[in-house]
Amino acid sequence: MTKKFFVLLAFVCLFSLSVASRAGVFLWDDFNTPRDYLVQGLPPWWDGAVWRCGATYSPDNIKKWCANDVNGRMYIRTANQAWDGRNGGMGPGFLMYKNVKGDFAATVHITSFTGPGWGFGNNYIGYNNCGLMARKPSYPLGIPVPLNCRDTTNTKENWFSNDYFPPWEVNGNEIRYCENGYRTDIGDPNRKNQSGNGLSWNAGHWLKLKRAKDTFSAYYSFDGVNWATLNLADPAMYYRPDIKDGNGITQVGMFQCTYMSTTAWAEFDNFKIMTRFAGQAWYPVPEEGTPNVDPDIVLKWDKWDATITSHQVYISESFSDVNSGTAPVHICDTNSYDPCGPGGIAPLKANTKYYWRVDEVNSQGTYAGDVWDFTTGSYRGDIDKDGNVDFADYAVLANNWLNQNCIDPDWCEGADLNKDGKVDCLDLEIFVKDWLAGTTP
Ligand SMILES: [Ca+2]
Ligand SMILES: [Ca+2]
Ligand SMILES: [Ca+2]
Repeated sequence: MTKKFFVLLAFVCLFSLSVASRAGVFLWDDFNTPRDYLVQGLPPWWDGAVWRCGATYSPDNIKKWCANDVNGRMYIRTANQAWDGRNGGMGPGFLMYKNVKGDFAATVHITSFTGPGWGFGNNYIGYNNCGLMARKPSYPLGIPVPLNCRDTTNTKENWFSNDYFPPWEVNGNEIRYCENGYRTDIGDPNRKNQSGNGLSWNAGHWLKLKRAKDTFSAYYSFDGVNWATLNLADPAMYYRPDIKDGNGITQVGMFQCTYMSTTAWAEFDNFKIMTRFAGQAWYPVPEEGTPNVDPDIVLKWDKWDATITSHQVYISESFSDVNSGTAPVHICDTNSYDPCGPGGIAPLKANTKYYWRVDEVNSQGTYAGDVWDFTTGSYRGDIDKDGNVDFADYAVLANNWLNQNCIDPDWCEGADLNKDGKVDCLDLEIFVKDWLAGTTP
């Protein structure tokens, strides 16, 4: 099954089931199917796009702003566009969005910015900005796709964004937001809400934007796996119940803009939205579908809220056993589960696909979670990669004991398990943890 098909399937399923159905991966676009967005319009799994239309823009100009996917990535380029609600002559735009109801988490990978060669780009444009945005729809829904332009009479923008904005050294990864047309990060005379991490061109290329019960949060990552939180100077600004229309719909998607007259662009890949229903666990670690997971993994997730008192964890190699809840259940009072710890299914097998699910429990009831999956890799202690950890592996470790200068890809015959350049107690500790894993008891 191709990923694209999976996206369609997930989309169809979500809308063909009742409200009580499970949430999960709402949209996952890898942009690997070539498409001319100007000719073919948006694919049906996107709901629309926003940019400013106006008398000063000819069809040729519009081309400048539009999006085409190139080399399996989404390429978005604009000129004379801005999200500054008070600068109505230029915005708002550009946003390509999906209509989302309820809690969500969106992630994306910024794969190019302005162009290759200078930092993360050349043809340096200081005001190129891009990232993830959640926006209150400001015009009637149902305007035909592919691409909506809108008039400039309504400048009361309401949005919350996670920006990749490296050109200014105080920025990097940054939260921005707009309230009733007022972009607070530049509107405050003290700039107290300027909220970049200051990493500039070292900023993380992976972005995540999340809403839980009208509270937004933003994250950045250098590898798409480990995430750091972006913080606002004024935490009250995280709470934005206004960023949805009367039907509870929020536009969530990828934005890019520059207000310069010279075009600037960004490339995006693997845009993904997860959703959940009230009470559900989410944010599984490892993430849905992660390959090559250490069999020693401690599973984690985010709980719905503080009312959740316990968690029922199902884990099995059988999807149906997890889905039906017939797999053995493990009760956890914190939102993590060590499959190899007390009550666990120790140890997880190497190179095996596991399904798991967390049902959240509070005084109101039990909330069934989605079925997630991941696939384990080798045991870290399996130095000779024969599927188990035994004396043969120990012999390699002993043979390289206290060796220095272990380098990629050999890593001292693999004995440098933590790949820090030497074989020492840290490696022994990992090895001991896996001792006899994969062997027949
Ligand atoms: Ca791709
Ligand atoms: Ca082995
Ligand atoms: Ca080591």
